[in-house]
Amino acid sequence: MVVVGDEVEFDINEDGTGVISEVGERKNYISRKAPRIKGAGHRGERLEQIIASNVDMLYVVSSIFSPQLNERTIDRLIVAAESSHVSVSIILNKCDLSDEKETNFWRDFYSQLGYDVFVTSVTENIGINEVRASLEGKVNLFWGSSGVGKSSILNSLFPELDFNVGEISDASDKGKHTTVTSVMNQVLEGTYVIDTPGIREIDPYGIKKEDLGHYFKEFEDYIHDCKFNTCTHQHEPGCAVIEAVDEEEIDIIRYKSYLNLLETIEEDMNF
Ligand SMILES: Nc1nc2c(ncn2[C@@H]2O[C@H](COP(=O)(O)OP(=O)(O)OP(=O)(O)O)[C@@H](O)[C@H]2O)c(=O)[nH]1
Ligand SMILES: [Mg+2]
Ligand SMILES: [Zn+2]
Repeated sequence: MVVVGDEVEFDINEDGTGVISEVGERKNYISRKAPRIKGAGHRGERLEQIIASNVDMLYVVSSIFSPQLNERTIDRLIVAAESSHVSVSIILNKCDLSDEKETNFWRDFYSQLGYDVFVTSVTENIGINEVRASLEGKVNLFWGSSGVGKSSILNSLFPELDFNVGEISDASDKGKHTTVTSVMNQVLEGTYVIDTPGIREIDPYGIKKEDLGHYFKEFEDYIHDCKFNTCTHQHEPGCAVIEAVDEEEIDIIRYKSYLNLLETIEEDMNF
């Protein structure tokens, strides 16, 4: 299957339609497990869904408020990128709606892990220029839940894109899945942006239990000190990661994200 970001060779027919004859080799790609089909329950294999290929930077976009920031979603998106060897930055949008304390908490939380964090507000034009500067010369993928402001940020940066922007449901505080297909646009010479539909769920694809810890950056310093090299940092004796959590060297919030993801991987292996 051809995905956004692929380099292809194609022929144009006389009637103006085209036929792709070759898809270039992918430098990398970002994927997840295809969403569950409604009514199919929890059974059945979930295939890999590729979101985009040849990506230089994934921008994990989250609002801080409306919809409420969900660090587990952010961490899952980070894992999807880390496991594909794609660089990640984080955009915390709608800072006009949240209080400063909370904004600063999450900004510091992710920057201490070593990620670039952009705090933005589209409505108040905060942080937008910083995002713009960091996009230059790259293929940039914007990914996150519905309603966080992916399309709004891109419109604000490049008004010619003129993407549809949706509302937030009063009842659920969630977006309404306004963007329905992923599109890549060249916005400056050598600079591309890919807007994507908001996700409902994000289960990274093809990650083994014993590898998951490697995609939590800050675990890396400890993993090699675990007693067993197949350690999943759950309850194994001599686990250096658990020890680091106990000593507050690894943040418990991230460790809980890790356990939550590990559980998802285990559940999927059980059918
Ligand atoms: N207050 C405030 N509202 C914002 C901000 N950015 C976006 N919004 C609003 O949030 C709503 C959703 O924005 P979208 O850009 O459609 O969100 P999206 O992430 O593209 O959503 P999907 O396409 O559904 O995935 C719109 O009503 C925007 O006006 C912001 O910085 N502050
Ligand atoms: Mg959108
Ligand atoms: Zn361990």
